[in-house]
Amino acid sequence: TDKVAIVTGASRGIGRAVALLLAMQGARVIAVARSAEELEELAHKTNGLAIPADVADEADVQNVVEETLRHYGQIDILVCNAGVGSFNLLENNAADEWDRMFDVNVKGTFLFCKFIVPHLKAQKSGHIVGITSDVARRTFEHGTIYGASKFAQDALLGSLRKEVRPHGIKVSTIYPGLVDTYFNEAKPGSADTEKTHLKPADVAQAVRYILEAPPHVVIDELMLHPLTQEW
Ligand code: NJP
Repeated sequence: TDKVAIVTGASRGIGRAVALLLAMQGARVIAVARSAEELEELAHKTNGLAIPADVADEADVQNVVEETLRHYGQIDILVCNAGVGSFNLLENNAADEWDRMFDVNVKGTFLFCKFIVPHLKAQKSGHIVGITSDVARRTFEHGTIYGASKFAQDALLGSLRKEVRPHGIKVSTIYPGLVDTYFNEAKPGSADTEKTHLKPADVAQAVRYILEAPPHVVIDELMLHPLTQEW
């Protein structure tokens, strides 16, 4: 395809794998994250665009959308993937952790959708793919704030799906289990995560599958886990 795709959280982990796969499929990829150097390196590989931005900053997000339109004149796909998490007993969380997780996971998704949806509506087409989490559908110890932020992100995308469907716009949500990335200060690629975690490329394949659905089909939700992870 010659689709124009914005991928947030593309500097590493799942977002990077999604950006690489979409570029391989022929999409023009706009990579978004705060780490400029990693983005530049990726943009070189994908022959795309790197736009450093904090997804929780309204002016930054507006700039990404404007720059993309200036370069490519259209936006077809938004992959809302940027996210952060830390895990602790509720009472041991600093209030800052609430702000950080809700800013990136929820406000970041809100802002990107807010500024892109009008363009998709004008085009009468487009596809928003949200990477939430299996914990948008269950609760667990030490996950009070992260889980709350993922439930909120999921609810936002679910409501948006209903708002934009009449305009020919698709909203799909992916719920991954454990993925071997840098998430929560992890170091990917160790021998013990080989069996216990999905690879970023596994999630990227799910994104590809969702985007390749024929025009009359929308995949609303897709949950995937490592076979070893109990659900
Ligand atoms: O994590 P990681 P994942 N503004 O840490 C970016 C969800 N998930 O790939 O800004 C802009 O390797 C950050 O870039 P940088 C998870 O909740 C994961 O696993 O340069 N970007 C980096 O590119 C999240 O929604 C697991 O630091 C910001 C990326 O986000 C998504 O998967 C399980 C940013 C994070 O890369 C991708 O996370 C699950 C900001 N303010 C759901 N803050 C799992 N890994 O097990 C961060 O169920 N980023």
